[in-house]
Amino acid sequence: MTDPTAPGASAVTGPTAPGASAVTDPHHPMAEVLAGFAPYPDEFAARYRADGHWRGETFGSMLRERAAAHPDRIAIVDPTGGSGEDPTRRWTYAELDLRADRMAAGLRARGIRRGDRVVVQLPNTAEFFELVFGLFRVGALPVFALPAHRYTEISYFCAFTGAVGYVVPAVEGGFDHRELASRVKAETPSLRHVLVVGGDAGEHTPLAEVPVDPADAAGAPGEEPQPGDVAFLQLSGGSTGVPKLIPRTHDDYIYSLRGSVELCGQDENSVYLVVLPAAHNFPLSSPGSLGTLYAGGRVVLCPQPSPETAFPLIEREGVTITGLVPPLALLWLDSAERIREAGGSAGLESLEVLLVGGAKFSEEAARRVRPVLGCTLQQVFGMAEGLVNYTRLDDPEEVIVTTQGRPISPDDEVRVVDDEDRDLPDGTTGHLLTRGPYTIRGYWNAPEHNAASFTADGFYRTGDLVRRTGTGHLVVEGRAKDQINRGGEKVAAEEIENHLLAHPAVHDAAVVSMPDPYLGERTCAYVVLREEHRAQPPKSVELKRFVRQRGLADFKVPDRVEFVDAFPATGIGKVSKKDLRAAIAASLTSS
Ligand code: OOB
Repeated sequence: MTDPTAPGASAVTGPTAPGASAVTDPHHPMAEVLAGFAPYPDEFAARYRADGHWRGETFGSMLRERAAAHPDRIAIVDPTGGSGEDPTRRWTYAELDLRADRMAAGLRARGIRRGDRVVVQLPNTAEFFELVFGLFRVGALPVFALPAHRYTEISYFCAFTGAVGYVVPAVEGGFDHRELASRVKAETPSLRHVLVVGGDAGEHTPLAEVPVDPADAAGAPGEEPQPGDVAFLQLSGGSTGVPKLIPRTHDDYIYSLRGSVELCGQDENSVYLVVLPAAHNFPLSSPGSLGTLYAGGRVVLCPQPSPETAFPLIEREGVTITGLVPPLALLWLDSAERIREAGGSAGLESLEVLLVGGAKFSEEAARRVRPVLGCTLQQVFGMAEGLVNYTRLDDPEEVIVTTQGRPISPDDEVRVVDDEDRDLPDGTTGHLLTRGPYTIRGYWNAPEHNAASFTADGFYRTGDLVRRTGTGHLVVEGRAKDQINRGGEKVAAEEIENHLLAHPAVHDAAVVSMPDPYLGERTCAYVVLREEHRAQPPKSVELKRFVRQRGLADFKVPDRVEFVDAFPATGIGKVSKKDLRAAIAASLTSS
């Protein structure tokens, strides 16, 4: 075990060092990462350690310990990619540990070092874990892209992080990632390695060729990653022109895992099904795959989120817990109901807990979970920046179906404030601000944005509007940030507006949410055309196609385009998005 008095006591972020600014050596392996990192102030870090929240673990050491404690237990089940009659791959803890070591040695042999960034864009496959734990062991930082991301997002992540590597599937959902990788590599000087999972790697390197026996690997293994190091970069849902990157440390993230495991009732008998994209913070850590591995349980990877794929997998693998966004929960509820009405069984008997989060789950749907799926609903209101709230498994049913839970940690500081940052009493809706042992103190390399997104004393401005009940549970009432939550997939209005503005016929654009019975919200782009294009306006589909062709994730393409002569204005002359939202909502109900 690591000495608990010394966790994170590297030359870089240790309790004796005055924060990250202590790194004066530009050749220190973490220097580039730390240059953009807002550390936890020393007095907070010391307290989080003293309270036993940060225990000096790293992801590498965590897997090592689990593998030593129960080598033969199954860690990862991937129903694809195996050989012979049964395509299912099952890796024990010992095998995952060994694979992570071999991957780490191979990555090092190819020159990937502690502090390097590697953009990871993989579907739900076993290789995701082999790679990510390999990177953790090297101390290189995965940058967690989503499978839906395309040229615009990927090229930005690679350039902004100075990534040395980009890891992709050959083809996924009909999209050839190798072509995208070739283009991004040609344009990004830092990008030296494109590694491909499954299929023909083309001009790139198959990931399967990377692992080597650590004993054969030339050169020193390099300095071990430290618990206080940034372990990876997550993506923010964002409300600005470009997505922000979220630096999470081993210490802080593992604390959130431990808390989640406890609150979700996980232990070594838990079987977690990864339905959502594995790299997203929710299926990764709430309690997700990493929480499950922390608990010594079993992670089952679901290649498709549909009931047709997931239900048989749940039955076959004895899945006990999973997490869904609200639209998928609705789909599963409807499907299970239909199966039952037809006299069949959905085969969900093993399922004990269903987590639903990422977007507001309606009370009406929440009430159906227990009777229809036969399991306990656990609402989760979390964010990649940190704070995660859960309803407790033993909360009264009314609390479970009407609130989005309460924070993991007694040291999560939650404030509900008015527009002037004055605290509001319980029961009143206001802005949610938070600070705590697993909430970042700043986005990576974004000083200007940080000044707006964090208070001077380090509270993160979540952009969410919430109300706190007498029991300390939070109810999400809305959003102040300029973002559309499309069933859990976040769309930053400004990002899409910028793409629309690039169209020659567009004079101005305002993207707002419109209500949708399935996704909760969809995107509506209001567009003012340039004078000379008004007589022959472009069609909506043309503008949608234009945005798509700029290489954006599909979920960001506006669902609807409305042409107007001018935007409604607020008192001080800004575009009134409130009026635009009301207008589109009214026209939807009247049509
Ligand atoms: C999760 O993380 P992100 O980073 O994709 O999005 C965070 C935002 C929150 O600020 C909030 O606006 C919204 O997503 N949100 C919810 C919600 N859960 C997240 N809004 C209403 N009700 C909920 N239950 O989405 C995320 C991260 C970890 C666990 C779960 C979700």
